[in-house]
Parts: sequence; structure tokens; C-alpha cells
Amino acid sequence: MYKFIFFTTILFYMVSCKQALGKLSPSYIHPCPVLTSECLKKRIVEILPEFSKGIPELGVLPIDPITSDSAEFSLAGGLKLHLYNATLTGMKNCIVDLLNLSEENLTTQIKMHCNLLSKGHYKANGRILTFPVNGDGDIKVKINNITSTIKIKFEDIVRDGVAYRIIKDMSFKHKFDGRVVYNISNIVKGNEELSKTILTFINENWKTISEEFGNPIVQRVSERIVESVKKFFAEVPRDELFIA
Ligand SMILES: *[C@@H]1O[C@H](CO)[C@@H](O)[C@H](O)[C@H]1NC(C)=O
Ligand SMILES: *[C@@H]1O[C@H](CO)[C@@H](O)[C@H](O)[C@H]1NC(C)=O
Ligand SMILES: *[C@@H]1O[C@H](CO)[C@@H](O)[C@H](O)[C@H]1NC(C)=O
Ligand SMILES: *[C@@H]1O[C@H](CO)[C@@H](O)[C@H](O)[C@H]1NC(C)=O
Ligand SMILES: CC(=O)N[C@H]1CO[C@H](CO)[C@@H](O)[C@@H]1O
Repeated sequence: MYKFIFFTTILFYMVSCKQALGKLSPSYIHPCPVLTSECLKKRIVEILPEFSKGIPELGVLPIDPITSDSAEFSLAGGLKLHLYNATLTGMKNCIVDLLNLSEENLTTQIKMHCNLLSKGHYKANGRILTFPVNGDGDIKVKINNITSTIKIKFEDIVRDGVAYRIIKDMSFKHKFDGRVVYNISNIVKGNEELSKTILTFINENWKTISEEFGNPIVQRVSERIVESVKKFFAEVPRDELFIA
């Protein structure tokens, strides 16, 4: 009996020690020996594919895919769009073009470009420019080369005696630099001919359409990405990410 208690105590001690000493961040994350723009850029490129899957043990939601069972948007010209079972993929393959670290390493500007694919079911009511629409069908949007400029302001804090470098502010600016291709079925319920005509019009005017209607959707997606990135920096101690 005493032996049993002795061993369980040792075992318990070993487990708690391992937890106390163990790294919180996944093994694919290594801090930069010297914090430079080059090293940070390299690290982001390295971790993006894994980070994109999410880190359940830290409560970090995936950013590739981003899924939504139901999302409503009020778009330009009073167009109401309701997306169901929507997915957005491609974030894990984004290319970092430039990373600029400044102000004693507490702000950074990142430029990247991505090819994204969004799919789902939709319902829409209202107008697309001059066309009245009343749609209920499938939607697929291929976004080639969307370029983003991301600005991040970090802040050093200490929580329960542990130093964290959290994100104080993160902003996105985007531009549709490549073609956006839409495939939308049943834009005018029950009228396949008119639906096809409107779809052709949408694809011929993809840039205007994407800017008119896409921005609130990109904004919503950006908020989800910010949430994941913020959560990551709030949970992983600074020493595991940066060499002070
Ligand atoms: C969304 O997916 C769920 C589960 O797969 C399904 O039951 C539901 O019918 C889907 N909704 C639409 C509008 O496609
Ligand atoms: C990097 O940031 C500094 C300071 O914010 C700025 O002056 C410089 O132009 C930036 N360089 C690039 C390549 O963006
Ligand atoms: C994407 O857009 C950027 C900025 O306009 C441009 O420099 C780059 O060549 C484009 N890349 C592709 C693959 O089209
Ligand atoms: C659009 O999607 C439908 C299936 O929903 C498919 O049959 C069709 O080939 C697609 N069109 C294009 C141009 O990709
Ligand atoms: C790349 C860069 O801006 N590095 C700077 C990080 O901050 C230290 C001091 O806080 C500077 O010496 C580096 O030049």
C-alpha cells in the first residue's frame, strides 16, 4: 500500500513537472536566434501550413479551412446574402512577399498574396447592380492572387508571472490583383436563362463586383484570422516565440 502511494506520488510529480517545464507551443515552432525581418518571414512561411490547421489544445481555430454553417451579409444596394455551409480554403499556401519589422520590433507589416477558393450554398435577395436577383443555389468563388497588407502592433505583458507578446492591434488591407471567377447557380430562382446571363455579367465585371460586394465578406474572414492569430499570441509565452 505504501509502495503504491509512493509510486503514484512520484508519477504525479513527474507528470506535473513535465507540464510545468513543457513547451506550450507545437513542436514546429522555433524562436529566431536573432529577431530580424528575414528570420520572422522564414518562420511564418514554415509555420503557416501547420498553424492553418488550428491548434485545438490552445483553442486556436483553423484558418484553412475557415468554415461557417450560416453567415448573413447586407451588401451594396440592399442585397441580402445568406451563406450556408460555406468553406474558404487556400490560406495555408499564402506567399509572404515582404515582412518589415520596426519600432524596436514591436510593429510589423506583412505583405502576402493568396489564391483562395470559397464554396457553399447561398440565398440572395435584392439587386446586383441593375439586375434584380432572387437566388437559391450553389456558389463557388475562385479568388486568384488577392494581396493583403497586414499591420500588427504587439504589446509585452506579464500574466501569472509569464511574459507574453500579445497582439494589441491587427489590421488588414486587401486588393483583388488577380481574376475572381464566380460560379453561381440559380441566381434567379427557376429561370436558368436569366441566371446564366447574370452570371456572365458578374464574371465580365468581376473586379467591380468583387469590390462592391466582396469587401464585407473579406472583412468577416479577416476578423476570423485575427481571432486565431491573437489567440495564438495570447496563449504561447513570448520566450517560445521570440528571443528577447
Ligand atoms: C448544411 O449542412 C448540413 C449538414 O451537412 C445539412 O444538414 C444542411 O442541409 C446543409 N444546409 C444547406 C443549406 O445546404
Ligand atoms: C519598413 O518600415 C519602415 C518604418 O516603418 C519604413 O520606413 C520602410 O519604408 C519600410 N520598408 C518597406 C520595404 O516597407
Ligand atoms: C499578384 O499581384 C501582385 C501585386 O499586384 C503582383 O506583383 C504579382 O505578380 C501577382 N502574382 C501573380 C501570380 O499573378
Ligand atoms: C459550375 O458549377 C457546376 C456545378 O455546380 C458545374 O457543373 C459547372 O461545370 C461549373 N462551371 C464552371 C464554369 O466551372
Ligand atoms: C529588424 C529590426 O528592426 N531589429 C531591431 C529590433 O529591436 C532592436 C532593439 O530593440 C534593434 O536593435 C534592432 O535593430
